[in-house]
Amino acid sequence: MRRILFLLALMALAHPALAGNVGSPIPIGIAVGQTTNVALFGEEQVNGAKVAEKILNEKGGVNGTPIKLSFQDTGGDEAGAINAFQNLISRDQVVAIIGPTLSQQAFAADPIANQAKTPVVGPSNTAKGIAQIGEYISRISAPMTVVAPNSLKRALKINPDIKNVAVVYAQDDAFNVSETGIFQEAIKELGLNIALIQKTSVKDTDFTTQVTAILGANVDLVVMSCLAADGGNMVKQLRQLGYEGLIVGGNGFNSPNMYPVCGKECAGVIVAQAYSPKAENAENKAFSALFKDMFKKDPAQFSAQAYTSVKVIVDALTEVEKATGKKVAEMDLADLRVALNKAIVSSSYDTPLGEITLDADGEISQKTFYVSQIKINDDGKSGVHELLPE
Ligand code: 1QQ
Repeated sequence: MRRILFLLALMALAHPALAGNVGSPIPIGIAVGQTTNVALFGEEQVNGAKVAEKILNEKGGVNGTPIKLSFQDTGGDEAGAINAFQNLISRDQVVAIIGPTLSQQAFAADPIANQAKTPVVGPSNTAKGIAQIGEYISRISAPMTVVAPNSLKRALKINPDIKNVAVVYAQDDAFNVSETGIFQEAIKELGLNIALIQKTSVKDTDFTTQVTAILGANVDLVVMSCLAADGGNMVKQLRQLGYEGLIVGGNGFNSPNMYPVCGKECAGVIVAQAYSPKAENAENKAFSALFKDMFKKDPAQFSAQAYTSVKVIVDALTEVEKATGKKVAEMDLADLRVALNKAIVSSSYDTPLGEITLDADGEISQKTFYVSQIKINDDGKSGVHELLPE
């Protein structure tokens, strides 16, 4: 008897994800950065996901079966993301994972979910190549290839005399390295001159060296690929040391949690966005109204994308029930994960981002993008990414 128990325990360890049926409520994993500087983004993602859980369960979940979100903090690095993914896959036995926050983390953690045949929906991974990591990896975050150039065009509209550009990027982050490549190509295509390129680290807090170099180069525009904390501090130092030209920030500048980092110095930064709280679709109206109710502020892009990720999984689970005639809760977890992944890809979804489509690779195509400019209130801490007219 003892021997049998021991063998059973060993088997459970070897196949922890194959422990039977999905059950009710249906568990969905959320692996985002709730601590470290990455929490500036992660906090918004948690909020957006919570709104999704509430709205979608009030609508009946998956044909009457509720969903339950299982949150795992990834922290800000690759090891944290891997650990969170493993816990969700094996211990919490989730049907799919939403996360991680950074592309840098996704390149490390996604292959583990792919190996375990557990679908991943990337809520904010915008580097090139994310959806191509594997069959089980999709994303609802539009790649910067289609988003970033919009902000440069808008900057040129504000100042048509721009000629010389300084490019800044955090060299130790996969998304920022990917994004700066896209920015640099677009800058050249617009006929502008890259006067200098400055490298930073997402861990930097002092940017005197880079700012001094930029001030010496007499540029009309600074284009920055950084995350929120490092980017916010660098903008602050650029302004305090006397830079007066336009600044374009990449996707790392898409968080209102950046306002307290750079205060009034953030005012005027131009940012391309994949979401606007003012979007006129029915999904967004319901989402933004409940978000405002729950958190006393408008939702920002990372919240809307987290909501969208949950919506995609719930829609796909509903589709699985339709296609198989079975209840998800009663299906074998491993079988369900495979069926769910098939349902996630090659489908269209109504979301707060508008209608989006995931192709066979799990890559998103999205129709509407926006460009905003940061406005900071007199308190120096609050503000808004204010939509710029076309
Ligand atoms: C990425 C990003 C970051 C800005 C997400 C917070 O776009 O890592 O891909």
